[in-house]
Amino acid sequence: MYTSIIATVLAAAVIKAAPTSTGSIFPSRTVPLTRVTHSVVAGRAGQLIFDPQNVVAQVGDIVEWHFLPMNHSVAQSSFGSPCVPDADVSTSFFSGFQPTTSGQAPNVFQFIVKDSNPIWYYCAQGNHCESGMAGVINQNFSSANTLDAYKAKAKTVQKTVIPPVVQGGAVIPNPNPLGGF
Ligand SMILES: *[C@@H]1O[C@H](CO)[C@@H](O)[C@H](O)[C@H]1NC(C)=O
Ligand SMILES: *[C@@H]1O[C@H](CO)[C@@H](O)[C@H](O)[C@H]1NC(C)=O
Ligand SMILES: [Cu+2]
Repeated sequence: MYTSIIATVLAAAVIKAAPTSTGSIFPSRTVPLTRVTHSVVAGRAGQLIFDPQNVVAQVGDIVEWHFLPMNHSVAQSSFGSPCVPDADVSTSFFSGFQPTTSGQAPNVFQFIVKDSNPIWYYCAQGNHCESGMAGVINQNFSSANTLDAYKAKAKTVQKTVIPPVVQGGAVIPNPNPLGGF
């Protein structure tokens, strides 16, 4: 009895594993990549903005932030609390600060979109978030939770909070340092 249950589980595992040899054994924590990358530029033309600040992405797409002068970052927040790390700090992303005095910073930050829920984020430098340096992935365009509403609330924030750890994505060498951003 016991043996046959184990045999059944093993058989199922083998059948499932065979066609997805490069897949993960943690399907709930990973998604198949679409190979689509959305580039976002932080601080274009010396302004405290993300460009584009509104990205529509599929699950499995990558969002890749490129950092211009002087010293920006991306940090995930909830819609309701702009400029503050998401309450679920363990699952929210932070790129760390990516300073550069000219051109692009040597590293970019890559984040894999894992579901279709809106993802709100801000720059954790100084008062950049209060000044409007915020963006969203997959805003719900039928909802009152707009980026403009996020930014309006951000203006009232007393102090932007820097997340404690770099996580939730990959800091990697800039694959396109002369991209003309
Ligand atoms: C970038 O900003 C962070 C946070 O304000 C600061 O700790 C760091 O020293 C800055 N780096 C440079 C090179 O200015
Ligand atoms: C978008 O927002 C509307 C209005 O709040 C809501 O009814 C709808 O369920 C939302 N759509 C998604 C995909 O969350
Ligand atoms: Cu900034």
